[in-house]
Amino acid sequence: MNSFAGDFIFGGATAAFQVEGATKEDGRGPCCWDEYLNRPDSHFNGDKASDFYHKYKEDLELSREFGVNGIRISISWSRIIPDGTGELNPKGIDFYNRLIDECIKNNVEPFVTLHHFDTPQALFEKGDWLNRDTMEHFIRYARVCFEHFGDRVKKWATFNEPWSIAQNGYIIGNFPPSIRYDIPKAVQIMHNLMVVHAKAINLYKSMDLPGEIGIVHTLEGKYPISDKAEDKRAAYLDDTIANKFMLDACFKGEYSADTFATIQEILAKNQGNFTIYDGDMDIIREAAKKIDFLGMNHYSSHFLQAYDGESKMHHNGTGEKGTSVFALQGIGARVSNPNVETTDWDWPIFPQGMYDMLLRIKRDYPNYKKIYIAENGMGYKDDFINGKINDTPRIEYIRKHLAYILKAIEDGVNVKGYYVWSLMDVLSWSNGYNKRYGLFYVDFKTQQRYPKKSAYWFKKISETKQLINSDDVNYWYL
Ligand code: BGP
Repeated sequence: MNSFAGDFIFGGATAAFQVEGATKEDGRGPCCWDEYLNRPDSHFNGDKASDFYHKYKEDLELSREFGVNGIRISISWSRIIPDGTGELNPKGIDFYNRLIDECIKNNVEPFVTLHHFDTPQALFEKGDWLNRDTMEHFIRYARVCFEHFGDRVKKWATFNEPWSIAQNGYIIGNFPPSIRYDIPKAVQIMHNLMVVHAKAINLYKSMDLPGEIGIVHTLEGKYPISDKAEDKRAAYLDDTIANKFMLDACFKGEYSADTFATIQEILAKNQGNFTIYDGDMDIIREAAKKIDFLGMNHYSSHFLQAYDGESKMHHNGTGEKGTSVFALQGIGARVSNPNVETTDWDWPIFPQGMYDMLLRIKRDYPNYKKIYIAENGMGYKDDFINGKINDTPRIEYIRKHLAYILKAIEDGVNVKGYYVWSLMDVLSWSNGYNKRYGLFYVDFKTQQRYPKKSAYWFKKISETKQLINSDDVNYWYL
């Protein structure tokens, strides 16, 4: 199979904090990233980002011109409710009304995420998702969004990547609140997020609105580096905490017996536990019957080796290839696979992992209904030469992933769209501005946009639905 269905979405993805900038404009309150990235030791911040707050019309025109017919945006909670709990901010609501209308005007369908890592600072300081009150405040915010935008937005996601919130904030420490190796807190956060996600699904479904709702998970493949039983176990443990725990909650409506026992084993090795509160599982069970889709972010897979030492980690946030370290007590170590190339940020490039994950969803969660690839793309240090950016390695990366998506569709997986990360170059949370992903290059000094070779290639695919090669676009003559 070499072509996509006529209604397949070729979208571009963004997230409020990574693109909007204008962090102090029109009554927006601070979110946890404002404080975190404005500490004296931070080398970058989101104050300007890609200036989408002012340039969204231009970006949507570019989208239309380049065949991008869907856009993932997220709503900044602290633009709508500046302190997360109090008065609504009419100017924030007005901004998203204008943005959504502009998407629709350009035939770029909005796919809206309610929370993409940016909890309002006031709530973050009170414990973020470890504080169960945050959950109730989120549900109020979700209701406000459904009421104001639900007539026009037909695709909603509750959360983006709960695993990244837990792992990066509480295990690796490269997201706020920069806690390291606290697996019990990470598990508690994931459970709490599963409850509040489920509440939001149940709320949306009670409001009789004309769209669909799901969640976006990051789902990375976990493969043993060898055939040894202990390496296989390490891969299984990493898969259970990163993937299976929350997939079970979202689609089975429970933690299966094996998932629960495996999480308990990991927690015991890390001297901790987590609490399921009365009624939590009823809420989760109800939502699993109602969820409309799975949004799957997929960039990479990991190769696991058994490890029984203490946790140690180094986050490669600079693109200095070969500097990453990831070894987690009670789980295993992520090691390099000599047969698999990596990006400069040490992310293994393993497109087959996307295919395996899609087939696995179909097999293990047969009630999943449909999947959108909500993010996929390649972080790359683009060369800007006389207004041109030849990003052939990025095209190759995306092409290989799209080929595996076609194969998965052929094998019966219901994949309905692909949103490249990212639409334009954006702020990368823990890497700054030199890790670029966009179809459109952003000169962050002038905020001018330049279509990369990948943009022209993407346009051709979107228009013809055929998976063409990078050589089929003669960029220099365009
Ligand atoms: C996902 C996030 C995105 C984006 C992307 C690339 O986890 O949902 O917001 O940032 O990863 O990651 P990074 O910017 O760390 O390279």
